[in-house]
Parts: sequence; structure tokens; C-alpha cells
Amino acid sequence: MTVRVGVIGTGIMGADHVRTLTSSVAGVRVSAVSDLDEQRAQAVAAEVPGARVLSDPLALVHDAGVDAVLVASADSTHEELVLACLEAGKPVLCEKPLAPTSDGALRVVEAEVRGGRRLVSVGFMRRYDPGYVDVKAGLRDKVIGAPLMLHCVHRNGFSAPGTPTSGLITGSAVHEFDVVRWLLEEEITRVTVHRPRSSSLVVGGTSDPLFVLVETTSGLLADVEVFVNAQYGYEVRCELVGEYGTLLLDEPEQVRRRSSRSRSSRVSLDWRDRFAEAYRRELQDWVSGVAAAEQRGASAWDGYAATVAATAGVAALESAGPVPVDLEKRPDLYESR
Ligand code: ISE
Repeated sequence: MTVRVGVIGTGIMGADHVRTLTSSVAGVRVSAVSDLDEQRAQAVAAEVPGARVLSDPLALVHDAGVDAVLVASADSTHEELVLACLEAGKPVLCEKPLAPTSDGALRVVEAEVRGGRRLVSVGFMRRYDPGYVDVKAGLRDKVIGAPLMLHCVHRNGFSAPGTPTSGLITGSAVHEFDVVRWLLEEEITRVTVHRPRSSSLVVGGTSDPLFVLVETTSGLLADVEVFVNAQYGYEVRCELVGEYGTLLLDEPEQVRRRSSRSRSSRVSLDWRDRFAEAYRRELQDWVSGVAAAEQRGASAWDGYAATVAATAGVAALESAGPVPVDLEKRPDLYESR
């Protein structure tokens, strides 16, 4: 079976997904694209034989030539589009966030539960990164015994001008929240945010870096450095410390010094380079899952839990202490897998 995918949003991420689906994923054809900027959609469709441009994203969702939908449009549109996919009974892969607010993400969970089958996947691509998969396998194989602490680093070269401090939590730390939940298979219970001295290179009053503490149900502590103007490049690190040893994220390029001041110590600024293979595997697994009528990857529940943790993180920016992460009861639909 060839899965016919409709892509909504042909900006940087959506256009990248169209390219990856077309060049490196088996069993799929991009049959339609849609974007607010119709010229941009035309330019992307021109590279894909047989792809049509539909100006109305909801028409794309309901189009008879679209079996499954990939949502990569602006965050504020995600909830409405994913709900439309559920109504149409079509599988959907939504870029993070599932919805910008916890209430919005919960509405998606509730709609999926009402429908009685899992159709929604959320684009937390790190779950497919070979390095992260290896850390999880080490934990499962009991290489380090019981996990105790997780150290995470999330650095971007530069943030977009005008990025609010909350954007460091909702756009970047949210990936670490998902990593904590996925790796440890526990929920997050509390989030604390510290604001260390800000880099003098940051303009516009954004607090950068941030130091985030995450607690989980078993009492495990994760610390997350988020630094989105690190100058030298995009980098993530992760170390899981257990009773018998530690598991370190395998970094694609082993560079001991990293600096924007020396050519040999620079790292690519683009997270898409770092996670290109993760994106490819995520898309392949999603397409194979659609063909097998199975939901794969992060679920709507995972998307909801990440948004609730991010919302607590944003509140923690203004709070002197930890902010609780209060999740609704997990519906049975999300108990397996
Ligand atoms: C960006 O929006 C992403 O989603 C990347 O995965 C993340 O690592 C980056 O920090 C964000 O700005």
C-alpha cells in the first residue's frame, strides 16, 4: 500500500518533511500540500510529482486523495487541524506542540478517546534518534541499575529576535520534558526554573540561559540547561546516572572544545542537521504505522503531558519554588504501548 500524505504548512519544517518523505521514506507519496502562503506551497509542490496545492487546510484534511495528514503549520493552528483529522478518521502526525495550551491538548485527547482509537502522533523526533534509543536500551538492559539522575543540555546557536523567555521552555525545554517521560517511563510531578546570570550577548531582555529542575513520580531528578544563544552551534547532551554507572548520549561528532571563535570548534547551528536521521526514522515509522493501522511514536497523551509540563515551567519562571504538574487521569486508551 502507498500511503497518500497531505502536508499542512510548508515552512522550514514542513518543506523538510516533504523532501524527506519524497526522497528517503518507503511506501508513501505526498499527494497534497497547503500553506497560508500559496506561493510557498506551489514551490514545494513543484518538486513533487503529482502533488496538488489546496488553499484550504480543512479541505486537505477531508480530501479523498489524502489518507493521512502531517501538520507542520503555526502552533496556534494545531488543535483545530488535529481535531479535524480525528473527525475525518484520518491518522495525523502533528509537529510539537500538540496544542499551545494544556486545555487545548486535553481537548484533543478527549476527542481521540471519544473516537475509541489512536490516530494522533506527535513529532517528538528524539525518540527515534539512534543515540537516545541506545540510552533507553542501556537502561532497559539494566546496564546502570536503577536510574537516579538525568543531566540534560539543550543549546541553540542563536534565538530568533524577540523570543520571550517563556519560548525557551515551550520551544526547547519541552523536548527535554518529553525525553524525561519517554526515557524513564514516569510522569513529571514538579518543575522549578532558575535564571542564572544572562549572557551579555542576548538582546531584548530574554533570560538566557535557564536552569530547569524536573522531578518525576519516583523522585528522580533531572536538570536541564537551556541556552539558546550559545553562539557556537546547536547541541544536545544527555547523561543518565544510575546505581552502577552512567549512560551517555552518543554524540555524532566528538569535539572536546566548542567555540564560535575557532573554526574547528564550531558545531552546525541547525537542529535539523543534528536530528536528520531521527526525522527520517520518525516519518518512516509513522508511514509504516499508518499502513498497518497502528499509531506509533509519541501519542496525544504524550503531547498533552509535555504541554502541561511546559505550562508549569512557564509558571515556574515567575515562582520562587517548584510548580506542580497536574495531569488528568490517563485514559485507558493510552495504557498499552
Ligand atoms: C525548535 O523549535 C525545535 O523544535 C528544535 O527541535 C529544538 O531543539 C529547538 O531548540 C527549537 O528552537
